[in-house]
Amino acid sequence: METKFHRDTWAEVNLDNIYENISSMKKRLKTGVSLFAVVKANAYGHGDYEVANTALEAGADFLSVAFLDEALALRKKGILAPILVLGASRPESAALAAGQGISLTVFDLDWLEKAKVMLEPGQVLQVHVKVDSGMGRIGIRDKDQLMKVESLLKQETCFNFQGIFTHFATADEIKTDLYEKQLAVFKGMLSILTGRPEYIHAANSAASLRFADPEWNAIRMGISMYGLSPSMEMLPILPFPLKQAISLKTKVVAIKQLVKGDSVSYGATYTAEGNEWIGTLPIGYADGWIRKLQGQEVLVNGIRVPIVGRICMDQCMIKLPGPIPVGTEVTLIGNDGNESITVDEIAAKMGTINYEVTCMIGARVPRTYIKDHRLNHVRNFILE
Ligand code: PMH
Repeated sequence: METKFHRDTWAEVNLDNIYENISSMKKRLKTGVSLFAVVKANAYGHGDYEVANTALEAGADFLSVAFLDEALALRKKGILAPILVLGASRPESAALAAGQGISLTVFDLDWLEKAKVMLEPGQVLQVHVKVDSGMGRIGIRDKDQLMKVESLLKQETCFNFQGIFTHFATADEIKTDLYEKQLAVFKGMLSILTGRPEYIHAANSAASLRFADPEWNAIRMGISMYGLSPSMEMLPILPFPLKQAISLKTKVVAIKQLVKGDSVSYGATYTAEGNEWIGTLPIGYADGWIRKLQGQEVLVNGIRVPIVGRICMDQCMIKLPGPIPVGTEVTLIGNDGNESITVDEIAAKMGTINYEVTCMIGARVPRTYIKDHRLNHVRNFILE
């Protein structure tokens, strides 16, 4: 392996799995339904550039990010595909976005008036109008406002009304009441349009995995692209197997034998009951391996061993059944022998959702990329 990092902690991202998850989703979609690959937040911690390329290779039509800076970062790395910024942008950024061929989300008439004067002569900004059908986050909530926005977009040649979309709050829950209500609100909004833009999109992973609607012609695929279920409730009803893409690995950097009464780490919350072997791992809460994970198990030579004592900023300790060589590989997330630790297991231990776990794996942790079943390259964000 080409050494591009100097601490033995890394996240391995299997791009073949991401490719397969997208291919499986594409097979489910009706002909003519486009796929937007959601690569915001550094592709949910997996690495924006690599995931974007893999998604495009697998047939994604559009990329989407949360903020303009994330879109610009992809352009800087040479990604030419269409990109939609899903979150709010400043009207002052309109010319920059138009110049870079980046589509922006719009939900306010004043915003459009301000953006109009920011655009340079001849520039055309691609806009997707956001409808708030019940998420309560961003978007137009009333028909009158939507009518005004549509008429301004039609009137002004500096804008192209490229898409309209909404976002579901509960598509991952078995109960479908709010989902249905939101869908009806969105359809009501669509019905007042005098024309239809190119893209009409509503479904996130959860909705795409469960429902299809003739009104929408694009989906936005996030969490399922990374091989993770949108919720635990959905695990038993997934229409195809999702392949988790991320693993988190480290190596033992120190090993010592404690005697009865010796303690481990800040606060001395762990005390050896007898002779015990303790290994030190170079990963800590500053890497997203937070203190809540005290007591969580990791895999060493295919067996589960616990993290003992408080997790420090950069290190944590594990209790071993016996001495092992310094340099032994340890799996924090992923497979080792017949054992496996899923992102969902870590999320449960942290008391959160899988989305948060992968997003929290910090920029200090390098990513290694598996492509065509082989190590393809390494990315070290802090040395970039
Ligand atoms: N579209 C929008 C507008 C989103 O905010 C998200 C995810 C997606 C699509 C993709 O959803 P999926 O990952 O469930 O497929 N956004 C967020 C969020 O804001 N917090 O958690 C997930």
